[in-house]
Amino acid sequence: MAETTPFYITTAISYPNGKPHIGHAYEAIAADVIARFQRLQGRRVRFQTGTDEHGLKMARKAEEQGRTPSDLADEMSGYFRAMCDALDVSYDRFIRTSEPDHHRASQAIWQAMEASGDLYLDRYEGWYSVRDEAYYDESELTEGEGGEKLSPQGTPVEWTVEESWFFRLSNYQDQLLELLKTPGFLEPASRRNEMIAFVEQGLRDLSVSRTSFDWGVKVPGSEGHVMYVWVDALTNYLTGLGYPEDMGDFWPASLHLIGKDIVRFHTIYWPAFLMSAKLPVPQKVFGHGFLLNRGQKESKSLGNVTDPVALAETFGVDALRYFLIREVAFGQDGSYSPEAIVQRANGELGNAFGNLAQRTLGFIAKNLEGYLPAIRGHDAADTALFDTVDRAITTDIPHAFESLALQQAVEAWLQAVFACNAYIDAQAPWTLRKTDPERMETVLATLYICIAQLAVAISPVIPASSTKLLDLLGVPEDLRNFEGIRSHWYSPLAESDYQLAAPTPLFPRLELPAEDA
Ligand code: ME8
Repeated sequence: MAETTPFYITTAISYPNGKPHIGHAYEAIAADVIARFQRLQGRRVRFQTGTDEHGLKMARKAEEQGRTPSDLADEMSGYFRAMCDALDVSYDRFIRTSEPDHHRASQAIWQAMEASGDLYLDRYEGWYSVRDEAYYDESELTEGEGGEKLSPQGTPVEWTVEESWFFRLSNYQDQLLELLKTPGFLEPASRRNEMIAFVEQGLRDLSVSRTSFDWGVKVPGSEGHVMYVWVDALTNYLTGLGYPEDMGDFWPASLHLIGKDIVRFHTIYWPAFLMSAKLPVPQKVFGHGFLLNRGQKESKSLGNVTDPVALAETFGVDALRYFLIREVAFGQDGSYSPEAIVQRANGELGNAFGNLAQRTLGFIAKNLEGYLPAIRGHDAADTALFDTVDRAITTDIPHAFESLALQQAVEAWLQAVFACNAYIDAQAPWTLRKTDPERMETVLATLYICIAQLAVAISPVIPASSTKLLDLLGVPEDLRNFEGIRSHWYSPLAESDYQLAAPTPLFPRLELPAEDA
């Protein structure tokens, strides 16, 4: 039975204070791969991404540019949405925190926390990093080269004194510790100890409103206060489901996919807000690593900032998606370069998988007029290949995707592709054509079936190319999932008069652009 349980996945919502960078693309693609995998498993998926538009960082950037924050957000949010669309990111909702339903949801969670007695008015005196939109304790700061104080993320901090609402974070210490120790709540497990240590050293109440600027969600019934940007930002995950109205069965979220720099907000502050509002906490938070440009952080001063949409235009959307998932051990930092993208795309997508499909389908088109070959009995080599591919698509690949070992999922797929290539070379259908045409048909049919299964299994990563291939193969749409592709779709197709068109190359060979060569 296919699973029909709901699966709600979210990315972080990005600050639209500039255009998206490769890190944003990486997160959106990884989330999309997971969402598409879960749909293939037959689950009901809801996938949300968007932009985080309030706060001091947005207000200051707009001021620098002599425009309103709302004008800046309108322009830049459009680039984020366009990036998702360009990269085939299959979100159900692209949320903007400036939207009216989000203001309503944020005020509702505020009132729920207030009703629990967790909010009180006081004065904040301490350090704030505008770049991180985060408060830091003196003890967390480090010293920069010029003796200036820096946040643990290396960003500047400023001394801030203002009247503020506080949230009784300290009330949730024990519950949070228990949650952080729950296996599977925070992954990878390596990020857990840091969060546990942070809670164990004692939680101070959190300043949750600002009075020195007004670009944010208004605190209900408290003139002059806007919510601290993270309170409303985190609430986006509820807004998208209709909070404070009935959220259906998508809450609690199955997975918040975020970067490693914002794990504290998602595994300490957010669960505490939810506990206070008497809502269930998310099932899992995964903190992925950072993507570096040839090992270096991208920055305007180094002049190495890459536009992910331009990268996709140069190399192809699927080549970029494949590269990012294949190259980086999910959870760890990774590095990219044009050479590495070209090498993976040409070697693995082009030579290994593309050629396999091209050779098999081209051979059928040319020698059988495109009519699908019949299976005329199996020998040991055929059975061994079916076993290998079957294990990959029923066990290795889905288990790896399910446990968010995205890189291993692609490796398992590639191993099965290699097995097909070894099979075609050993069976040599081009020789069988003259010596044993019946055996040739079985060999081609075997490959045909395996290629279709492998096209389905890799479709979360390279959706457009997989669709193109599955269309060509004539695989019915309703069978393009892990369950369906194992069924007996081939015989009816082979017995029909389905005629294969001559294949066009799926993965055109990439060259390094002149400036990178
Ligand atoms: O943090 N590699 O927004 P953001 C990989 N608005 N991921 C990266 C990255 C890199 N080089 N740089 C950033 C925010 N990210 C908040 C989130 S959620 C309620 C609010 C990731 O635009 C980063 O870790 O700074 C985060 O998950 C996402 O990109 C958006 O970052």
